[in-house]
Amino acid sequence: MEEGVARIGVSLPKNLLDEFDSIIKTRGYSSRSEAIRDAIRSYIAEYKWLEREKGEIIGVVNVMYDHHFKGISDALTNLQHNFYKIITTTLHIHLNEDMCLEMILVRGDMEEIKKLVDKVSAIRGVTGVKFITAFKE
Ligand code: NI
Repeated sequence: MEEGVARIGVSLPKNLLDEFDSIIKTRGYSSRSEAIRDAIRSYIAEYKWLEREKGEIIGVVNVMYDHHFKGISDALTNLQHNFYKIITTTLHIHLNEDMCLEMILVRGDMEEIKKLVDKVSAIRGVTGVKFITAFKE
């Protein structure tokens, strides 16, 4: 053992433990301790990630819209030029005859990315916006 092991005792509601055990069984954990270690690691990673709201983030802004909507293509292009410093690239997928999905890959300060998400959401004709962050250590 490199860092030593501490033993802890934890009290849990029975139904919470049952649910946890059922999940770890499905996921194939060999022991409950191993699963709890992983759960604690994810909890810490998630917390650190949220704390980093002002730091550099890599992610994708997914934008859904009907390309027939008057002026929408220009509005999206103009907005993306205004944010060229944080936009790495954009993928455009023609979903069907009407709908488009634009996947805007972003890398930059979280505050700037939030501004982009807000502005893209405000464009008339945009029917859905979803921002997904990618992990970066
Ligand atoms: Ni399209």
